Amino acid sequence: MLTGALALSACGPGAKSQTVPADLPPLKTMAPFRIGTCVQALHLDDPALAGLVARQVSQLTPEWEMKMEYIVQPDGSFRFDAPDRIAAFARAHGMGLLGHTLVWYAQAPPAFQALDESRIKFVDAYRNYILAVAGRYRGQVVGWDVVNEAVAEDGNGWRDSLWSQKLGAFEHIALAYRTAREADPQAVLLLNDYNLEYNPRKRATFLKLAERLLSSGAPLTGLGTQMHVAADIEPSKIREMMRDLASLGLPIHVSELDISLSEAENKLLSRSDLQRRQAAVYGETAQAFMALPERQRFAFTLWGLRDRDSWLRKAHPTDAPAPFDDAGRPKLGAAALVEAFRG
Ligand code: 9MR
Repeated sequence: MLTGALALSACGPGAKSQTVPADLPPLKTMAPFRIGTCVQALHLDDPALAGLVARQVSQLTPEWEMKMEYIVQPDGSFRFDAPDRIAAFARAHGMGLLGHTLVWYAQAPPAFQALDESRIKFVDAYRNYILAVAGRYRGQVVGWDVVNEAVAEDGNGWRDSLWSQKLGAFEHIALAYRTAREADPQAVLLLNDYNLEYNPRKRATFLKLAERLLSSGAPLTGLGTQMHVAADIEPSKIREMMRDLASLGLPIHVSELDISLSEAENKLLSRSDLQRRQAAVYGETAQAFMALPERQRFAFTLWGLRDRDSWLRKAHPTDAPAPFDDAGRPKLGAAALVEAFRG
């Protein structure tokens, strides 16, 4: 008994099983809410990846092709070929589609910057964009990240952007929600941001913005927490964030989860320590989400299924932040997700 107990504690929390069961069930079959991943249209041309996506998840978020950077052309016209393909794939597989994202401080296409305001008022061009994009996918999306990353990096106030300069810091945000609702009466309209687990000040500002939108009558109906976290995050940070976000009573979307090994700050941890921590953090995040009241569990989205497709690889070529490895085989993180969703 004693040696057994010692051996277990030596493995550390969340490291109960060191191998992935060969018969691990698909993530989507275990969860009583939608499980998502981001995809790019080119991913759908890779049969191995498309197969993994179809087996594992029940919701898709376009990784970049439903953003202004793709849709808005230099002459101000719109293109929808890639997002339409992703929407069609979701439809063909009975999956939800999460619109991402209508307004983002980081994207201010040249056509908007050079707008000839003697021909069209800025506010009308802004509204036209939201009406066109949210209108096109009306009835297809389950929700929209209407405004992405509205809160300043340090949590003091809101982002400065072309949109805030032209339309007002609060006004452009409220207008985006009202216009998205005009275009799509059904979609859950989310406010989405990152570092909400690491930075309590940013979280407080995020929640204050949400409350102000609600009290102004803007149709905000969900909160997204991206969760780009590192493997050495303390689990209490995730639980505290989930508890605070839940306090408004709105549905919560874990919207972009990945768990970086390379971004861990604790340099005392070896790569295998970090891999074990990563699996534990996948499980802890799913547990914290499962602890929400059922009506507040909107969906649980991974920012990529396979390590090799992750955006983090650009900055960190050896990072392995996803729950499936380069070959699409489940890692311990996938097993931890299944175990947590099982309840
Ligand atoms: O992963 C996305 C990457 O492929 C894109 O080039 C980039 C810019 O569109 O956006 C990345 O996704 C971001 C998401 O849209 C918003 N939150 C942070 C994500 C990672 O940067």
